[in-house]
Amino acid sequence: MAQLDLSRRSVLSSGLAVGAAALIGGGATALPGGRRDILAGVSRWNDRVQAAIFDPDQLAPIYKAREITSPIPFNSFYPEGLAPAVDPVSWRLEVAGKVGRQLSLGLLDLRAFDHHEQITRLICIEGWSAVGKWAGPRLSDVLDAAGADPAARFVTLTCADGYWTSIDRPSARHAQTILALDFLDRPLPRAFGAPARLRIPTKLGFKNAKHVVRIEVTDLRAGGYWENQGYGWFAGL
Ligand SMILES: Nc1nc2c(c(=O)[nH]1)N[C@H]1C(S)=C(S)[C@@H](COP(=O)(O)O)O[C@H]1N2
Ligand SMILES: [Mo]
Repeated sequence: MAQLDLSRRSVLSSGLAVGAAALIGGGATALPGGRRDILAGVSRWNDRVQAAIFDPDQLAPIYKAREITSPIPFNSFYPEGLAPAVDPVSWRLEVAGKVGRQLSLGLLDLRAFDHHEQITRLICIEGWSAVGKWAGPRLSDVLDAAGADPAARFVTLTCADGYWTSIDRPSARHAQTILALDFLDRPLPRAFGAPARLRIPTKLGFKNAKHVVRIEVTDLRAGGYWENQGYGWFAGL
């Protein structure tokens, strides 16, 4: 057990080191083209190494109810007051791309899937983290319902506020990767991703897309809002 803790910690710190390297890459727009290319190459290499060492059976740490952070910090690329107010009744989640059948799911459809609860830590690359409780269907169950191509390499998530991110298939199908509908046993608050957000505790905060409106199964790596500004794409912990 102690050994598992230790290895998780070293994986975590290596993930943060990769994050720091990615940050330097992000600042590299001011550098001459050659340096920028080298740093982008290092970041791509980091992504490949992280993907290669990702263990789909390794679970992110689970916390106790008394460890929940209150209040949990808000983070989006705009201040909290500007978070979209998505109408939960007319909202649909499209599941498209390399799927056997395209789906357009409402909240009740999503609530009909098996519900999975987790008390996990969300870690923002900006230097804060918080423990929260999220619940909802597994992304893998939703992908299966759409008959997602099992060989397709990526899943792209698009949000109501124009944000987007993309993840690799093994991470998308990880047991703790859920489409959270609830936060602290209540429907997600508006600014924290209502009506549905990705909760993926094996990755940094910016992969945890809020207000998701579209899920695309694809072989094309779509990058993301922060990823395209230099944050490491794989972003594993
Ligand atoms: N739609 C959307 N999702 C988003 C973001 C965003 O700006 N828009 N920010 C990301 C970042 S950087 C973090 S750290 C987490 C923060 O989630 P929280 O506000 O629930 O703490 O949401 C992520 N998901
Ligand atoms: Mo973040």
